[in-house]
Amino acid sequence: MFGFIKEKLNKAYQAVTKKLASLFTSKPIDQAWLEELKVILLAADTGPIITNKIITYLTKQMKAQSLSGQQVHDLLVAYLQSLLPPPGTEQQPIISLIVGINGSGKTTFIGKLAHKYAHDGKKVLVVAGDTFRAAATDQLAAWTTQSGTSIHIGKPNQDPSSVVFEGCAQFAENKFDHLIIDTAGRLQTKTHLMQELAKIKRTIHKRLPEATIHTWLVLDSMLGQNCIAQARQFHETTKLTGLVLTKCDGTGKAGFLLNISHELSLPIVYITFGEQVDALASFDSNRFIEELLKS
Ligand SMILES: Nc1nc2c(ncn2[C@@H]2O[C@H](COP(=O)(O)OP(=O)(O)O)[C@@H](O)[C@H]2O)c(=O)[nH]1
Ligand SMILES: [Mg+2]
Repeated sequence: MFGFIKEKLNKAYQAVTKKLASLFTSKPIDQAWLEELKVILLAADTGPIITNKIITYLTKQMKAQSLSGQQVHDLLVAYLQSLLPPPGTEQQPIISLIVGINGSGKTTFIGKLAHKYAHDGKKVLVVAGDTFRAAATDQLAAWTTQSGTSIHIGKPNQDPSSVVFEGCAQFAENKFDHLIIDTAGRLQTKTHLMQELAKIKRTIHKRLPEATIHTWLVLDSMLGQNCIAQARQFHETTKLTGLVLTKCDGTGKAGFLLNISHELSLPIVYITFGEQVDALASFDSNRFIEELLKS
């Protein structure tokens, strides 16, 4: 879905994006053209609601004035931009609470993020808040060893909130710049597990009332529209502040992000595109839209 990983995209998706690029040079720009655009957008997983919004908007613009393919393209790009809230500026010190379902890529993302912050000269503490599985802690510890960052580990099966409380204390005492908290994966439909997340968040607020707290939901791009229900539920319980999109090196289509980002007014903060430590990038909306529309 992004240029630098394009070669990994499957043929079907490449066909869709190529079709979209050629659409703007084809003529005439009329009702049949709009229908074709609609089919292509749906195939890019933008979902029916956002797709209809786009088509309604363009229809209105085309009725008001005669437009060239390039003008329609520019209107479409500007409209897509308006659907994506810009990420806020980061103030230090920063706490990032990372949440999401099992296997979405939370721990891997945290490993990369800690590495990035350390590379930027920041002092980083990671908290192993997934106390259910010893393997989860080992996985996180391997990442922090690689990046030379610090990790706080609780006891096996310790209440995650109490591990987070200890991590917050260490963070304050040792004047770290970043605190990144890993959490156990959970399905958004498991109420008690979702309440546990809300408790973790209350714990952070209580221990570090002055700090900026990010709550980022990690979404597996391969899951497409299924991510919308996840985002709604996590947002309801934990008041999310941003989204992280993982596995962009796969064949998932990113159009669904427009739905979530727009409906919940949440910025996409990072994308990941592989298992290597540097397969992480800040989200770039211009590039995202460009890649969504071009081959
Ligand atoms: N291809 C690819 N695999 C990833 C990416 N991020 C995570 N993974 C893999 O996805 C699996 C689950 O990741 P993990 O970080 O353990 O997920 P968690 O359960 O949310 O902590 C692991 O096998 C990761 O190596 C990515 O950006 N691209
Ligand atoms: Mg994990």
